[in-house]
Formats: sequence, structure tokens, C-alpha cells
Amino acid sequence: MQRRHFFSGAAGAIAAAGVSRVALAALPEVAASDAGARTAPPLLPPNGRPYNPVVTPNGWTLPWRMNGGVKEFHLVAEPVVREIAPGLRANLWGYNGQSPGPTIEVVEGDRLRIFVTNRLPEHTSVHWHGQRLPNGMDGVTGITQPGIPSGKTYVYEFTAARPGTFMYHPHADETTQMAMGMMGSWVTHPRAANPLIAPVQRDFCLLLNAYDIDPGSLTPKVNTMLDFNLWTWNSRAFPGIDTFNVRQHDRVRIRIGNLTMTNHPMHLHGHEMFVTGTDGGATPPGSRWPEVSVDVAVGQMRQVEFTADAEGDWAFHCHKSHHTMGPMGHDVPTMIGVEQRDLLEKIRRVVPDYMAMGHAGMADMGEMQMPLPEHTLPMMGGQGPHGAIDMGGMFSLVKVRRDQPHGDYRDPGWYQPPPGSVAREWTGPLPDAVRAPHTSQAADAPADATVRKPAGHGGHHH
Ligand SMILES: [Cu+2]
Repeated sequence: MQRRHFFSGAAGAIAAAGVSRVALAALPEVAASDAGARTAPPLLPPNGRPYNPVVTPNGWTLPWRMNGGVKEFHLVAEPVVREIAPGLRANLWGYNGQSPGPTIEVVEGDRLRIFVTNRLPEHTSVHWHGQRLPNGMDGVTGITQPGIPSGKTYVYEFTAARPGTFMYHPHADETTQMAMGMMGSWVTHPRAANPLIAPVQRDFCLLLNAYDIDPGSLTPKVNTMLDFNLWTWNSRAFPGIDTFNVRQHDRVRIRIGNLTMTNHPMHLHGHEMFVTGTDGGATPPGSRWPEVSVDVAVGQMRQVEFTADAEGDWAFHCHKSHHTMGPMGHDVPTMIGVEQRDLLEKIRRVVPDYMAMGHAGMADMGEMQMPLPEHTLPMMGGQGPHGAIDMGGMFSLVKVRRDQPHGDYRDPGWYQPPPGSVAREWTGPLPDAVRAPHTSQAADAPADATVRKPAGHGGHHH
């Protein structure tokens, strides 16, 4: 009941709970991204030890100020509005105006001071997942510190002990605060050449997250345990996820953290990846083997690397097929092969726009412009060079180009394959198709399949 009360009555209180400017005068300026949901360019370190910065797809990196040899950051936990994809904005909680919060990048050995201001309607804390630090800096509410009350600022101080791929998130009312999008990536770069950490030309980081937002509504349901309907990277769903744009032969690193409630086998087309690190640190070279799908379990981070030697637009996605879809009802029956013609006539007398779906599979969903409630996404989406894309959710592309300039992360557009190198219709003579023995053709084989589209788009069927 208390939680419900917060959600219904908190909106006004949130604005009023802001920390006064006077109180903040001694703190580093609160940085907020002006990039919207676009991918901000890498933040080149203006001071301190140099490093090759990461890029956060559809996100950004938090600037710091140097104060007597200490890097000072300022995180503000607050309600935010995140565009999950064009057409779907959600009320989330995040940091410094966005969910996930900005990526924090430091160098091994850096002394750090991180101010955390709470503008949420309830207490919070920040746990620095995977870090070696003094116990009292670990951010576990009730154990290592009291929760940071609304309107207050706490300070965390520690030294970045070891290089690697980490994340940060609250350890306070976790089910609410993480279901609302509170999390961020953290990268600690090595201070000197490290035999386990190869230099790379491209370095990306993303957090896997999931939301349960009913079509037509704006705020995630925070008590959902497993049945989420929006599968996102950095709180974005395809076609809202930017592509990973690299130069051919670049060494590419992608750091992936999972703060959803299920595992995600991350699959890359056209290349082999190696797990070069986890949130436990760099993996010993003898433990590495080639993969094209790397599973990232709940609460884990995997740092994968590959040499982008093949030109093209290569799919990179979660291999759970329901995670590459937009929101859908979970109670939709499988209709493949079910003859709906008689039923359709009867239903249309009552519901004229009723559409019979799925008789020949669901690929049609990518093409048809179904009337949707406001504030949701089609189940699949996007338009590729060869038509509609049957994908959504946790899906993007690694775009490998011979002429992509060094260090340039901009989208080069669609790949132009060499003539004669694209799958095409064949109209010549065919070899016999050998069938498995002792089988017969199924009654719903596509020979007589008819695809019915909604009224006004594919015509009525009478
Ligand atoms: Cu998945």
C-alpha cells in the first residue's frame, strides 16, 4: 500500500524535493546529457591518465572535476522520461536525467569521490557492483549505510582498485528501483600496459534491462517478477537502439551487464567473439574460446572482443526470440494453420476492423500497420534495405565498413554488398528435394496458405 501511495501521489513532491542551489554550491556541477537518446561521442579525458574512452549506445559518459588529485563525480538519482523507441516514452527513474545513468569511466588507481543526491520520493543508495572498496562504501542500505533520504546528498570515497567492466545500481528497494531503470555502466581502464587487456580500437558498453509497461501506459509495473514485455539495451528497444559502427579490421570490445531477471544469450553474426573479461576481472587467455553466442546471466557482466574483419551489416541480438520483439500480449494463442475464415465473418459483424492474425505465422506483423494504442511499439519494427524487419527489442547491428574513418562512430548507412553476393530468387532447374523417409506433407503446408491483412490494407476477404 505504501508503494502504491508513492506512485500515485509522488509527482508533486518530487519536484519540491530538489536540493537547493546553495546546498549544492560545494558539489561538482550536475552534468546532464544534451544528446537526448542519441549516442554521445566518446568523452576524451581532459585530465588525469589518458585512456581510450568507451561509447555508450544511446547514452553518455559522466564528466568529472579534479579536486586536489581526486576525481569528483556527481550523480543525481531522479525520475526521468526516457524515450525507449520513437513513439514510446516511459516514466522511469534514473540518474542525471536519463536511464540508465551516465557511464562512469576512471583509471586503475584513481582516487574517487562520488556525490549522490537523492531526488526520488524514497530513500536510495548506490552499490558499486564488482569493485574492491572499503566495506562502508559498498552501498547496501541497512547494512553498510542508512538509505540516502529524499533530498539529501551522500558521498562515497574509494580508489579504483582494479581495471575492468562494472556497473552501479541501488541496493535499496531493489525491485522497484531497478524495475524503474536505475543503473549505470562503470569502466575502470588499466593504468599501464596489461598483458590480459589488449588495446582495442572500439569500445562499447551496454546494460541489458527489461520493463513491464502495459500498452497505452507510461510507467513500468514494478512488481512484475518474470513476465516483462519490453526487452531493452540501455533502456532502448529496436528500432531505437543505435548501431555499433566500426572500421574493418578494428579490434572491438563490447561490455555487457545484465540487470534483468533472466539470462540473455548475446549472438553476433559473421564473427567469432571471445570473453576477455567479466565483472570479476580479465579472463586468463587460456580460458578463452571462440563463441558466436555469449550468455550473460542475471547480475553478470561479460566483456566480449572480436576482430571486425568482415564488411557488412551484421545482426547482434539476444538469441531468445521473444526478446527481439516489442510489447505483446502473452495470452495470444498460436494460430498457425487454424482456418479462421468462417469465424472472421462473424466477428467482423461486431468488430469491423478485426484482423485474423497468425494463420501463416507472425512475420506479417512486421509489415502491417496495426492500429496501436498510444505509447507503445509495434511487436517488430524498422525498415531495412530489403523491406520490413521482423525484429524489435534486444536487437541491433554491427556495421563494419572498409572506409569508416578511425575513431568515427557515426552510422555509415546501409551496407552496399558487392553485385552477385546477395541471396536471390532462383527460377532455374532444381535438384530433387530429398524428404525425410516415412513422412507426409502437413495439411498446413504453405502451398494453399492465404495471408489475410487488416481491412484497408490488404482488402476484405469475403
Ligand atoms: Cu534476452
